[in-house]
Amino acid sequence: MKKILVANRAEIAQRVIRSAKKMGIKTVAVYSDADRNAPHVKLADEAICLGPAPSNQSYLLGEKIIEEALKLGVDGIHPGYGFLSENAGFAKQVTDAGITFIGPSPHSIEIMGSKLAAKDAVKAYDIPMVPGIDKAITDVALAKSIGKEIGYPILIKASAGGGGKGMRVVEKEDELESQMTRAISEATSAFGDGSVFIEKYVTGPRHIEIQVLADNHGNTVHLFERECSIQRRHQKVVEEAPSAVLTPALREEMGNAAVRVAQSCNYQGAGTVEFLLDDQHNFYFLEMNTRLQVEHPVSELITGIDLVEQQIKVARNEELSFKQEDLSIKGHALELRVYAEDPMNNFLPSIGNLETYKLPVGNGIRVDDGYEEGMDIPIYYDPMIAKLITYGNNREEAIDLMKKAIADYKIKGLETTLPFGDFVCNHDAFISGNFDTHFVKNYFSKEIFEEQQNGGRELAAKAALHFYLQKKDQLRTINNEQSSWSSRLS
Ligand code: MV4
Repeated sequence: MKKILVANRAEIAQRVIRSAKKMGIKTVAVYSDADRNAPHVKLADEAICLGPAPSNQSYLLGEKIIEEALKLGVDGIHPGYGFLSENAGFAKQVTDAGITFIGPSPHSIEIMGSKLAAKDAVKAYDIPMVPGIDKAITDVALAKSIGKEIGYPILIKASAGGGGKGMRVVEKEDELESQMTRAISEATSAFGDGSVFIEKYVTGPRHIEIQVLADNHGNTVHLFERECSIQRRHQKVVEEAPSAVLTPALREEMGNAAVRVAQSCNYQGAGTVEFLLDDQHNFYFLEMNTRLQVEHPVSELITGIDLVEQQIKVARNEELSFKQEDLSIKGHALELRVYAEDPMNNFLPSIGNLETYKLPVGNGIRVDDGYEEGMDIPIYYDPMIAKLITYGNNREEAIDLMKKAIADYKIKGLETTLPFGDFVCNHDAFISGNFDTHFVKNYFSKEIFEEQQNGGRELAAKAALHFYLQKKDQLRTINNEQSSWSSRLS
């Protein structure tokens, strides 16, 4: 592979170009009118304008990208994340054009793009799944009998869904019919596929995902876990590796399960297997993401492996140069997604200009970003400005470094999630490691945040009250769950 086109923008485009350069591979950037002066364009050896700012007139134009790639003698296309990265049709068109798609096969993408197809594929691979059904369901009577069997609350999910779209919690039977109707119509309009299925609703889960890597010679390894529970509205904000709660035995068990999920669809390249982990430390397979993920750097830091380099090597048909037993975890890494969003204003996008933009520097601090001082953050794309990543000998060190790095990261001209990251790093639940996917909902409010920002003395009392009220609520939920779902406790 001599020349790679990166079909993406901003930080991930720069990230991919950096590894390609390191490997002596030429690079081609693509850009929209809004990104003409973006750093990823300057970093690449060549650059192609795709069209106007909106994604569907630029970064989503698969055929145009392939056409330009052919003109420039490109022999590999890296899709990054988002945009065309999980589009099986695009992967196939790239391959058909005689260019290597740096990612898994269209077949793997297609199977894992459907939750029902994924459940079907892993069936013979001994993968723990949430109690429920693995077929699309439209019959309300059947749904009610399933609800009786697994116990409420249940969750209706769209097969084609992502990011929580088309998901409905049903607390009791008399809500089932209306919620099912809504889920089906939501899924139909959002994905053009109204297939929904039912699972037991896991009330306070952690979101743990396992990084996997597979070559084209039958070798599949995992690179341990990432803890991704700190999220809001299905958008992750803080990730870390390793998780504060996995024991070595559970880590190995989940890692092996993730490898089997990858094998179930003949996976090639870098991928991520998502699991829920409940409060009893049972884990359940959710889905597989067939791309390089935003939060891949934390896995790179704790394993010392450059995941983009590995993706390229696998795409070149090379065999992995390490086995599972060669891999181990060293140290602890944290990532904060720095979004142009205002935590004081319900995380609404905060558009504007990076009037001041100064990076923190130092040992154990890594910033993967896509902008420079003076640039506008375009409104057309994901509002992530940067990923602030810290690495220490242990979790405490990584957290301390993160606080320091946040303080040293100077952004003026718009609001960002940097202060929210500081809130998380100073929160007892986060520090103790005892938190789940409801962290933001349970502990974060504008008022508490405001007090903290102002250094107010009422903070402790207010936080304690908020905490107590939330806990009271959770206790009630747990009690309900125990009475209605005895099978899980046995
Ligand atoms: C669940 C769940 C609880 N029980 N499934 C959300 C997105 C989709 N990928 C799966 N999701 C969930 N599935 C069962 N049976 C809770 C979630 C969920 C969640 C999962 C991971 C990270 C954040 C989340 C936030 C809310 C709900």
